[in-house]
Amino acid sequence: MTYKRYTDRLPIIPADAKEHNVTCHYCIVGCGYKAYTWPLNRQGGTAPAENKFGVDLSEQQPMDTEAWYAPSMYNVVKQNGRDVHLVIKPDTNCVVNSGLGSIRGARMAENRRSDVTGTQQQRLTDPLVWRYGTWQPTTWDDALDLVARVTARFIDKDDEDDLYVSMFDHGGSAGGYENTWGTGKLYFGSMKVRNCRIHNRPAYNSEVHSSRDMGVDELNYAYADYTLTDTIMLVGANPLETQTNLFLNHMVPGMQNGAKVVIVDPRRTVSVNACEEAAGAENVLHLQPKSGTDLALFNAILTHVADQGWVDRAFIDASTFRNGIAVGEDAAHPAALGSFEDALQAVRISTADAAGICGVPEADIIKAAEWYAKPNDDGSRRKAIIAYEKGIIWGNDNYRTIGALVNLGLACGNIGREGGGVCRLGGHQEGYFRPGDGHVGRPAPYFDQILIQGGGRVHHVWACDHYKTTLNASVFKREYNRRTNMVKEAMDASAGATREQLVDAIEGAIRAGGLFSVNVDIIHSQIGQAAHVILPAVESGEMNLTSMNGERRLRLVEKYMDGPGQAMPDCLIAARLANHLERVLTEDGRAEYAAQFAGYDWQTEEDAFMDGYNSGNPEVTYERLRAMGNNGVQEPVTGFADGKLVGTPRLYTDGVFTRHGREDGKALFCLGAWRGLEAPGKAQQQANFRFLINNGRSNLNWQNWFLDQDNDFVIDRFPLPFIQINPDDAAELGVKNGDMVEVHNDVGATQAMVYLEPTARRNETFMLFGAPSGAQGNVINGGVNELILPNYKQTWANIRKIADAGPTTAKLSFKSWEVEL
Ligand SMILES: Nc1nc2c(c(=O)[nH]1)N[C@H]1C(S)=C(S)[C@@H](COP(=O)(O)OP(=O)(O)OC[C@H]3O[C@@H](n4cnc5c(=O)[nH]c(N)nc54)[C@H](O)[C@@H]3O)O[C@H]1N2
Ligand SMILES: Nc1nc2c(c(=O)[nH]1)N[C@H]1C(S)=C(S)[C@@H](COP(=O)(O)OP(=O)(O)OC[C@H]3O[C@@H](n4cnc5c(=O)[nH]c(N)nc54)[C@H](O)[C@@H]3O)O[C@H]1N2
Ligand code: SF4
Ligand SMILES: [Mo]
Repeated sequence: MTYKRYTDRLPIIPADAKEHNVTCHYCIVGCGYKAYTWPLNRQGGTAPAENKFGVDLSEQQPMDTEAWYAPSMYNVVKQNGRDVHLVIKPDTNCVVNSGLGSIRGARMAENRRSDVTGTQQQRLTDPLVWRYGTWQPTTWDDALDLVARVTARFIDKDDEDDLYVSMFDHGGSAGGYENTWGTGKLYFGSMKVRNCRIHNRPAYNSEVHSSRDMGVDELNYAYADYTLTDTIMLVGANPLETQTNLFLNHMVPGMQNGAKVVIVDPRRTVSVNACEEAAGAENVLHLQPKSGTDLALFNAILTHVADQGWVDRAFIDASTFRNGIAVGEDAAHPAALGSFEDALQAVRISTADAAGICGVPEADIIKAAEWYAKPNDDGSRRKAIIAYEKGIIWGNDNYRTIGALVNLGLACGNIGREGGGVCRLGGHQEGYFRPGDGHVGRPAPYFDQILIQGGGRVHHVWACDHYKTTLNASVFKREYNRRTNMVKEAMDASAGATREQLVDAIEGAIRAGGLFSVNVDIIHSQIGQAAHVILPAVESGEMNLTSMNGERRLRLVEKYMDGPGQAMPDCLIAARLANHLERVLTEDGRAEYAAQFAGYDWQTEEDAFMDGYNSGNPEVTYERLRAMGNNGVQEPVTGFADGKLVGTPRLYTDGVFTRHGREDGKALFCLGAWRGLEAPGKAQQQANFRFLINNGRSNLNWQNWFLDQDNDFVIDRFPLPFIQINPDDAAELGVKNGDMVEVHNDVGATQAMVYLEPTARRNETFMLFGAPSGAQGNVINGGVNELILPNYKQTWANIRKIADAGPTTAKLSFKSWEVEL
């Protein structure tokens, strides 16, 4: 019997089951899976000819056999209107994961909507419109007509500033090249929407401006580099939990090959623990800077490396800019960019001074510099990778801090070389193909702030839930509820009215300060509670979807099941919305503007792919990607030969750096000196509140729990977000495991469940982000950097007890997460 599903046997996959290529759509790693489907009334047999594995299943299988699958990998779903068995199991032939699953990906099947087994019944099946004081199901034409009419009242040719748009910009879970093109063509092609933001930050901008400005794309290596390198430096990242199979299938083998590991994280994570087990504690150096002080640390490492003469002179001369300052510091550039010498002079800081700022022993800073850059005894250079993620991307002084890491990589010639790279580990997969966004400007508008101040009249939300995941969320929700309620009241007061009267009433409420909210999602989300129209999307697997992973590996996920009810791919929702806007504007006598919404006669997601991605990458088609299977091809694709797409395993192997668009092809260094906690209000919050509320992810939970919240396996483990806290702090607060506490400060409050963690430093907690039952974002202030990048990680608050552990939390395990192998 298995977890609450009372499964005591699973059907054998028959030899003739249909086989589909699947890339796990959750995290950036993009592990390969195979989906098998076959009719409900059949199953395979134990004889080799009767099952998909071609083995004799009547015999005991060896321990590492492929011929099995877990109950979480099984479900019954609809395919072309008929019930079929579905098994989604890891693909041993995929080079990304070599057959490994993870606690998220290996549950893909059980997280599909099934009308037979009852899983994920929360999925939206129909468009919903706010009517008669609640949401009523309706047709696409009815719902989109309302969206188009209300939107058309507030947009005009060359004036779309009243339309606010929140949209995913990734691949995998939502997104993909098809869907980013659908939304991109609508909002940046047909329209030039300026007030927009991405799903995970309050503006439409880059997470890594400085790396790109320096010429270096943030995904520049191949995963294979981890097995070829001498040193792996992980910064602000917890890859065992957040890029699980990249860690297990590439980093661990790298350590087994002898790579040393430097980890920079204020918190002792399970990744630190696992690296010690895999590499031996003597080969792991964990630097624990005070929150937000990384820049001083990296600048000190660079200073030390330069002073020791460990830089790669030949590389600096050949591949980097040599003539002083190339780009001055200004509103769009939080630091100047230029030559190595200029940068070194600007950032110079001694290891002793940095030790004082960061709270990291000076000897450890020197050791990190040695592990990264000190040439081997025979004079050969060390190969070293720097991999970073949200601990610094959502951290203090993003521009300069990431710039400091790229400085190190460039100074040591470790970009574009085997076993090198300065890379993002990544979040979701990527799948960005859109018309230019230059009209948005830099710095981009601070979307949330303008909306809170009353800006915007119509808000289209695609695949994100700011109620759980934005900063300053207490204030955001208060204002958003108030403004959308004004429109709901106007709609309630016009029950039974004609469409024209209804739209007039909505317009009136909007002009009085209200906001009309359209939500495109797969479930009824929290921000969706404020929406007036809700549009149901399908997910990866319910449509064909292309995306690339953290080493730019492009794959096609083949559709293996139907979407629920009337749900459609996001790209087709965008296309149908464009069709309706064209019609409404034409009826309105605005023919010239209406013409901008032509060109959306797509019937399938493949049409959207051809219209978008293929127009820029003519070699790439669905058929060719299908043939490339789960190993796909690494972007950029450079050709097609011998029946195969030809890709690029590693960027910049020619030493020419292009991401900044400079014709000289020379990389730039960043002149970013340490300047304290930079975002408004952070230093003050730190001074006024006792606890650091560090925050982020856990292995089990995927993002804002949109599927987890309806999955017993997850909810029974963490009914509330945990807050890890040092036992002595907990004793002082009078709280114990499972108790509910309130986390509160000058901007808001939220709740969490106490989880005692002996390795947590005094006054430094770690809270799970994005939970429906306690949004960490409620206590993050509105402070952002010059380019509107949020500092989710630097948050301080006080903690008070709300309640003793209740029946749902008292029964949980609060075991330590440390393991010994
Ligand atoms: N405190 C704090 N806040 C953070 C962060 C942090 O570290 N700390 N991290 C930030 C980061 S990196 C991220 S990525 C964000 C995540 O923030 P969000 O983007 O808000 O969270 P997700 O869970 O990715 O949201 C996915 C939403 O899209 C819906 N969805 C899923 N698939 C589809 C689809 O195919 N189509 C459509 N239309 N909808 C779909 C889901 O139901 C869900 O509502 O949070 C950010 N906020
Ligand atoms: N299991 C799981 N995996 C995921 C996701 C998920 O929701 N669940 N989400 C995916 C997404 S969208 C993303 S963006 C990635 C994020 O992947 P990660 O960045 O690895 O995840 P986080 O937990 O947000 O943050 C990483 C670490 O930053 C540390 N940190 C906090 N403050 C600082 C600081 O000042 N300096 C330094 N150096 N470190 C600091 C935290 O202690 C934490 O351990 O994960 C992806 N993978
Ligand atoms: S590591 Fe990421 S891509 Fe791989 S199975 Fe897990 S969630 Fe999916
Ligand atoms: Mo993310």
